Amino acid sequence: MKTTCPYCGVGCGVEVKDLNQPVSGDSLHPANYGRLCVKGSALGETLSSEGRLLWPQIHGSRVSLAAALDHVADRLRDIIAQHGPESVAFYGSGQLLTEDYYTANKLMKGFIGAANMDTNSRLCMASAVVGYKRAFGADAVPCCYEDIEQADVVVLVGSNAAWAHPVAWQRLVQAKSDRPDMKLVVIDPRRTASCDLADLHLALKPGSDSALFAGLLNWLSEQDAVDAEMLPHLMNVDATLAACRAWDLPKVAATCQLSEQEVLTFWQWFAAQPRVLTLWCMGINQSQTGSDNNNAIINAHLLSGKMGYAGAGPFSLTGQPNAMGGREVGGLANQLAAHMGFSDEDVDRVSRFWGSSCVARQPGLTAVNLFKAMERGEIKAVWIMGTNPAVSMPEGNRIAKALEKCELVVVSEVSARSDTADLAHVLLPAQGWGEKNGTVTNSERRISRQRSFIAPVGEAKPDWWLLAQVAQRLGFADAFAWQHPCEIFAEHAALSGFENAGRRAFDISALATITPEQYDQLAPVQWPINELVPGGTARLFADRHFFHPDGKARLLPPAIPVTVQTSERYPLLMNTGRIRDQWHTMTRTGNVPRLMQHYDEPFVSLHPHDAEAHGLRQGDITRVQSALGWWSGRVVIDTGLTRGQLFIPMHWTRQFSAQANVNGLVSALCCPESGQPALKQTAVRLQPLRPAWQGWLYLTDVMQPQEVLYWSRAPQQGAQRYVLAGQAQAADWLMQQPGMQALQWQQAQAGQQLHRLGWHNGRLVCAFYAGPALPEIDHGFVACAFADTSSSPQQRHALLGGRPAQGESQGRTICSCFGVGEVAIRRAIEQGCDSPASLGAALKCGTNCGSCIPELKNLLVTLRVAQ
Ligand SMILES: Nc1nc2c(c(=O)[nH]1)N[C@H]1C(S)=C(S)[C@@H](COP(=O)(O)OP(=O)(O)OC[C@H]3O[C@@H](n4cnc5c(=O)[nH]c(N)nc54)[C@H](O)[C@@H]3O)O[C@H]1N2
Ligand SMILES: Nc1nc2c(c(=O)[nH]1)N[C@H]1C(S)=C(S)[C@@H](COP(=O)(O)OP(=O)(O)OC[C@H]3O[C@@H](n4cnc5c(=O)[nH]c(N)nc54)[C@H](O)[C@@H]3O)O[C@H]1N2
Ligand code: SF4
Ligand SMILES: [Mo]
Repeated sequence: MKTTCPYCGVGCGVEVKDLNQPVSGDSLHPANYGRLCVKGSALGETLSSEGRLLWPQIHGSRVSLAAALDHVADRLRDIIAQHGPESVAFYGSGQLLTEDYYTANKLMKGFIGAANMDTNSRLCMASAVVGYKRAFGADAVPCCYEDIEQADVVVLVGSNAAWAHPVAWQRLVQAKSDRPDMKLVVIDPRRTASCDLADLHLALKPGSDSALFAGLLNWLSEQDAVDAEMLPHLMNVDATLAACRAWDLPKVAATCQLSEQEVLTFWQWFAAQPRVLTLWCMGINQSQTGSDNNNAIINAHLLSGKMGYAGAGPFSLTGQPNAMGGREVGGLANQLAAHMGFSDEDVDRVSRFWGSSCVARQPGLTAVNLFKAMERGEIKAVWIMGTNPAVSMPEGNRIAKALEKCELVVVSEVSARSDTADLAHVLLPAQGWGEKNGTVTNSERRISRQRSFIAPVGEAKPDWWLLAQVAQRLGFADAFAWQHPCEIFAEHAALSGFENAGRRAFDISALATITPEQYDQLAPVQWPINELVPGGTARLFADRHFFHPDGKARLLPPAIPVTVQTSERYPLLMNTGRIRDQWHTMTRTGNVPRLMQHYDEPFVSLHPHDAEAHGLRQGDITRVQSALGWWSGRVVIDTGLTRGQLFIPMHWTRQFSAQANVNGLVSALCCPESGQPALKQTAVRLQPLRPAWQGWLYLTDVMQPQEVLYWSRAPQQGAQRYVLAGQAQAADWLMQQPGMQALQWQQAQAGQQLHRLGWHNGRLVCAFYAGPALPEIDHGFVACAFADTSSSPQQRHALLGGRPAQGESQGRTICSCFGVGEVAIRRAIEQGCDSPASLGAALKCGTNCGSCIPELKNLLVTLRVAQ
């Protein structure tokens, strides 16, 4: 079965042949041609029903689906009747399928009649949408992934593609190795994994990108690097150039805190080649000048004419699998539908198409304002789907308070627990990847199918179905009568072409008559897809015709760069972002032990001097505090940072650590044009923690450790592992935790070092190792003891010591049936075993249930690559 990866906006094609085998890349999908990154290849490991939300719940109690849907519809109807349609809101996600998104948008804007439908794309793509619309008159990304292979100069701005868009990155790596003359410029205050391959890394001052690109525009015009043939297609050229004139080389270098030579080299490389591709992401969008940053980049491509052909253009990378699909349906509160806004003409057109007389006439509340209105009591009901705002929104603590204040909080989720789901009144079980069926659109406008290939767990339903059921109960049965996602897709396609006549970039009208069979067969295709271009379109604007009424593109004057001011109290500047193996708030990737191996705890990267100045060393625990709150995690020394700046990943939540949601620290300052929060800059200070003891706690079940300075959880095969830091006595702390009194204990104590095993009915349920410093134990060995129920007294004794009795550690258990560890398997491979069968013959691994064969294959591949 062919489907699409549900993680990043690269939108890789995935092939699932056998549920017992790892998934593989679809060799025919144009986004990845068979490649997958580590998250994509671990997709099979996320399919378990463990941790899934199986049934609807109201106030924590299981109810029938019908009762839950009735309740949601009744409460919405009452609240709307009492307080008007503006008192309810939907908060969606770029992780919904297009069909889900279309349904939510149609219900809120078309039939409830308010435009309070916003999405987590506000935190992600809103500035890019404004940038493209202002420049081109349409939210239309001109480029495609093939341009990565065709470019002579690739500029990566505010993007750590090596970790966040790994397959697009692999294409770049391949292209650069095929054509070593190709140049890569990385513009990022940090030296990231994406800098490994860079010919030039500009570690500019955070927030100063618009100066760098304003200077580039000025320099292009001074150097006569302007495209004379493009000029007749541009507006605002003189005014923009006049506004850029002040940005000469010395001023740009000083503002960006770069050397003049560095800046000039970038400008020269940009000017020298026709095939220049600029790729950008959150370092540009999540800024108080996010929209202007986008236009500063687009300006340079417009004036130099470097776009509309292979290998060139301004290419904003989308983050989520369906961020682009959300933009198509109008999922942002300031859009109506299908690239239409709130002009009288658009409202009238959409009203006629939907057959509704109450279509919203003005934009609704954008995410930050929506939650502020909730805090003020103005939003009384919210339905959150496919996103975890209690973690991902700035001023995270206020979001939780706002939700606590809201009369009705409905959350459709795949996970039973999330920081947001924990605050819901009504939980609706949504189908997840592998169960749901529909379409997504990636960064390059390519629509691909996500297909269902497993039965849904419990009573999980597609998001569109849950929405349509509520719509029907609200009295809109005719408009939400679909039986299959294909019907929704066809309607969406028809709306895109409705009275379009070439005025709206988003046009997939050629798919408006799609049949269920064709929908099932739909091959990945890039929009526009209409009568003129039925096979789709790789690149836009080759004809230099844009979507403003006069057909011309616009240049925009540059923004004055904004960097958050540090102070004596908060002297450091905090940056936030992603790590390679986790996805957002970890509801899926956090449960895959393999994906926890890269980083298994919340951490703060510090410049060595900043660490030293605070008496912190690698591996210490520290608090980070801003004016809004504090965070705690482990110190990682990173020489790639500029002094005075630190970096914290966005991923950890209450489900995984004590106080590790970085958004508890981040303020909700936004770009005024896009409403996108500036999540990359916060003034903070460090407060090292000096715990009395530190330790490891292995448990069979998840718990919420109490009264401890710091904890963090990392799931292992068969156990949950907590790392802890506390005050007072470790032994006292342990016995105060829920359920501990009831266990039978085995103990070993040497000085301040305490090791304990807790048994219940002869079964190991707890292992605890604590000391003044973090005890060194053999994690593979301890985790294995939880998976293996047959233990001898000698083994128990060794387990109490935290390492195997004699000889070496056996590493992670790979084959549970025969207890074969990674170390033995590695040795056998080194000694010549070259297939699961030969490993099985030598060690017996994989010869019983066979479920470790994929893992054996992975080891064979990785070791062979490494050799
Ligand atoms: N592994 C993984 N991949 C993902 C995701 C994930 O959660 N995990 N999420 C997906 C999503 S939704 C998104 S939006 C993308 C995000 O993808 P990226 O934007 O590439 O990822 P981030 O780590 O958020 O930020 C990128 C870089 O911006 C830099 N930066 C900070 N401030 C500035 C600045 O002022 N100027 C410049 N030029 N750079 C700056 C940061 O140092 C960081 O390296 O990733 C997608 N892919
Ligand atoms: N400080 C800081 N904050 C950030 C960012 C940053 O760089 N720094 N980046 C921002 C960006 S770009 C983004 S995109 C956001 C992402 O932030 P969120 O969208 O809040 O993060 P996710 O963990 O992806 O949340 C998705 C939720 O939907 C659930 N889910 C998964 N599949 C489905 C489904 O099919 N249906 C339903 N109903 N639910 C599903 C998951 O279990 C999960 O709880 O974070 C933003 N916040
Ligand atoms: S690059 Fe993105 S879409 Fe491709 S496999 Fe990795 S996470 Fe999935
Ligand atoms: Mo995102």
